[in-house]
Order: sequence, then C-alpha cells, then structure tokens
Amino acid sequence: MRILRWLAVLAAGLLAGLVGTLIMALVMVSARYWLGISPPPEALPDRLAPTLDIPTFFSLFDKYGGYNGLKKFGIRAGLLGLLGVGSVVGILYAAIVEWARARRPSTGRWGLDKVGIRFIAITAITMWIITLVVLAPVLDANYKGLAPTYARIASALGLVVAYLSYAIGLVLTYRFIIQPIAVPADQARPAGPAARPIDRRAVLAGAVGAALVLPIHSLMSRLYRQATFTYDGTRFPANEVQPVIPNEQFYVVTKNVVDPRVTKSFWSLEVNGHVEDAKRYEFDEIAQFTPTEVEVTLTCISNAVGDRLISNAIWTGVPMAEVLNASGINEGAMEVKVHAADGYADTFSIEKALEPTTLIAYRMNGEPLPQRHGYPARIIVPGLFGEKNAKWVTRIEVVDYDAKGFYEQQGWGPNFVVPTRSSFLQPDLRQPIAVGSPVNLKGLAFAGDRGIGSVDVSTDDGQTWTRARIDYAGSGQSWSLWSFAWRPTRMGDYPLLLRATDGDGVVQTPERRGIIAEGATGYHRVIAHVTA
Ligand SMILES: Nc1nc2c(c(=O)[nH]1)N[C@H]1C(S)=C(S)[C@@H](COP(=O)(O)O)O[C@H]1N2
Ligand SMILES: [Mo]
Repeated sequence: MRILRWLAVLAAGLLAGLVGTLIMALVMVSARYWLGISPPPEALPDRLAPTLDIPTFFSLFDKYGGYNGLKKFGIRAGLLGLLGVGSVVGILYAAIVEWARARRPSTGRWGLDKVGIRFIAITAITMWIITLVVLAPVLDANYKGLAPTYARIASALGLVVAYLSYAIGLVLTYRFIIQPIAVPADQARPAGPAARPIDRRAVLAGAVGAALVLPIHSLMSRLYRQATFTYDGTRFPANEVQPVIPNEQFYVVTKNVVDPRVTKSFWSLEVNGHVEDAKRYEFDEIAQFTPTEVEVTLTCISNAVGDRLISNAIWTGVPMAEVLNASGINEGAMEVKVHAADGYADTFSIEKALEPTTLIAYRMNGEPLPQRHGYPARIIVPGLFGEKNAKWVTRIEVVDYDAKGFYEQQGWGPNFVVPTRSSFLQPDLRQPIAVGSPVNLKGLAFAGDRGIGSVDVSTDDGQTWTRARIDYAGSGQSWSLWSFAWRPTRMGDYPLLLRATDGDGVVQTPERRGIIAEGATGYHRVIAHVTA
C-alpha cells in the first residue's frame, strides 16, 4: 500500500514535470520563432560543434547522415534531453514535497510546500546559471539580428522565463493533481506519503499537456519549413557556364538548422573591441557610407577538386576599412573577429580587413542580399575561403590576439587562402564523344584574389599542354572562365587535365591534397570516352 501510494505521487510528479516541460517548450519555441532567441537544443550543438576536432566532426557526418543528419540528431537529442531533465525534476519534486508533507503536513500557503518551492526555485536558478555558463560563447546569437550586446541579455532573459515557466507549471500542476489525505487528529498518520493524486484531475492535466503539443508542433513545423535542410549544400548548376551566378543558383553552406531571418529594424552592427570609439550602426547608417562594388567568387573550404561549392557574384557594400577607421583602430590591433546573428564568428588579419575590396556587403548582383546569403549584411573578404565571409554580420570586433573562428577551432587552417584550382564543367563527359567531331571544353579557374593569368589543357594525361582561351577574365578577385576547342582523332579513353596559372605567375600545384585542413588541391582529371 505504502509503495503504491509512493508510486502514485511520483507518477503525479512525472506528469506535472511533463506538463511543465511542455509549457517551457512552448515558451522556447515561441521565443525562437518571434524573437529569434535560440533554445538550448539548438544552441548547445552550436556550442559543441567548434570544440570537436575535424575527424570527429566528419565521423559524425558519416554516422548521422551528413551535416543535415547531424543537425537533425542534435536537435532531437536536445529535445529528448529537455523532456528527460523535466521528467526527472518532476519526480524529484514530488518525492521532496511528499517527504516533507509526511513529516509535517500542510507547511505552506495555498497548499504549496515550502521545501518543495525552495527545491524548485534553487533547481531552476541553478539550471539557469549552468546553462548561461555552458552556452556563454553562443548567447550573443539572435536569429532576428539583435546586436550581440542586447542579444546576450535577450538570451539570458529568454532562458530564465522558460525555466521559470517550467517551475511554475510543475508546481501548479502538481498542486492541482494531488490531494492531501486528511487524518483525524486522534488517529496516527499512515506511513508513506500523506497525499494521493485525484484521478480525474490527473487526466485533465494530461489533457492540458497533450493540448500544448498542438501549438508547439505548429510552431516547430513552421520552423522546420524554414529549415536549411532543403538548400544547405546547394551547388551552382552544372549545365550552364555563366560568369555571374544568379542569386537563386549561388552555392549555399550554413552551419544552421534554421538560418537567421533578420528584421532590418531590429538589426544593428556593432564595431568595438580594440578601437578608440566603439560604435553601433543602424542599417541606414551603414548604407550612408559611399558604396563600392566588387566582383568576388566565394568557395567553401570543403569544395572538392571539380565540385561546385563555388559561385561568383557582384557585391555592393561599404569597405570595412571605412567603418573601422570611423572607430579608430588602436595600436596593436591584430585581427578582426566578425560575429553573426547565428552566433557564428570568424577572423582575418587587420591588414586584410583594411584592403579596399573587403566589404560589409548588403547587395548581391544588384538585389538586397537574399536571406540565405546573409541579409541584411555580410562580410566579403576576397581570396579567403567562404567561411571567412560571415553572413548576417552583427558585430566587428577588433582584437589584439590571434582569435579563432567557428571552424578554425576544430583545427581547420591555419592558412585560409584559396589555392589555385581549375575544373572542367562542360560538356558532361559521362556522355561519350564521337571521334572526329569538335568538342568545346569549358570550365572555370580560380585563384582567390590573385586572379587568373592563363589556363592550360592536356588531353594526354599531362604529357603535353595547350593554352586554353580565356572567355571571361573576371575581376582579379573572381574566377575566370575558359574554353578549349578539341577534336579527338582516335577512339579510346582520354585522361583530360587542367592547369591554371594565377595572376602572379604561379602555376597550380599538381599535388593532391584532401579537403582537410586547408582545402583541396591537385589537378581536376576527367576521362573523355571517344567512340565511333
Ligand atoms: N553567419 C554565418 N556565416 C557563414 C556561415 C555560417 O554558417 N554562418 N557559413 C560560412 C561558410 S562555411 C561558407 S562556405 C559561406 C557560404 O556562403 P554562401 O552560402 O552565401 O554561399 O558562408 C560562410 N559564412
Ligand atoms: Mo564553407
């Protein structure tokens, strides 16, 4: 009997804990959807990702089905974690309340037990502090674009409101379900808990909890529809060689499950750190600086030789130098650390930051930056890998030490200069070529901000080389497009090779190097099948 009564009150605690967790989940998902405040199941993976080394990071890709699979796993694990902790705390709460009640019945006002209230308050505050400490580096994220200074406050407040909503939900639900067992004064109290759940009320509480699942599910589905799963890893289309890639076809890489949706009026850009005069700019104030236009190709460090995680666009924005100089860079400044609305950060040298082509860009191919490419503003830093080109930028911090970016902490780099590469794009050489007929081979060559000097093609696996025609030279910070008229005269398999020379006269290295840790190098080699 005694054990059954214990089980009944602990089950009531579990139920109350679940209802509390669902209330908290509703608060968290609402705060995420409307205020851009990142909940722990989203923030914690972001906190952990940079602490993994590259082999672990990649083995997790294998284990969970790529970056997207890993992202989904992270969120799911976080949600289960919340449910787990919420349930356990609910059970503990019931145990403590009933242990106290058994010793001294009816200890508090409104039928609330003082020991229980103290326990839940201390637990919620402790959890809050632990979360703040653990998530400290990512608290400056705000997916609506709030500047980091305010974002940190918003994140901390969002968390405390969520945890308190759990605590209050738990306490009130438990209070609602449980009825103290009245014992006449002249009788001895039975051993074990002096309370029992009221069945009908437990069912009602369960129903309320179940009803909460609806709005949570609806908000989560809206976020899911915005998720990056459908477009992360987009490559520019292979079937067309265009000098400038239209915004909708530009390659995309993002660390996020749901990318920032910045509200322009919410957004501002902080410039601070090792400067004389820290500043914060509204969007219109950034747009008031004299704009510059630069054509720059971006490519991801994880773009394999011959792959298409690379695209070219014309970017409009203000040179970062103008904005930095307006704040006065202090003696000893070494790097800029650029922070973004998604908690992402990356760094490059102050010299690179001051080059006239390094931009705070707000237009892409003449249009406002698309949301997935960093609306309302991103960094464009020619010559360095894509990851340095932070999207949704919210803060430029000047630092006097060697700061590390999101991926750099995993062990990427330390050199992020794009090596010279070239690749075949057309025609699709999986299709056989008819012997004796002319083929126009086409492709790209890219050497970061060194520009392309020339491109050579070999149709005999590197024994002889012939200069290709440069059809589109580009800007010196962009790719060049080349073509090569070829007429194979005998049947068989031809190993085609390509070799670019950069604007400084340095020839592309043939040395094959993998993506890790400074990006792939080596010749793009494809086999042309020439048939009758
Ligand atoms: N804020 C933020 N900026 C970011 C990233 C990110 O996840 N968050 N990804 C980086 C990486 S790894 C690359 S390759 C480029 C891709 O830019 P794009 O999607 O506009 O092509 O953005 C970089 N900037
Ligand atoms: Mo990247």
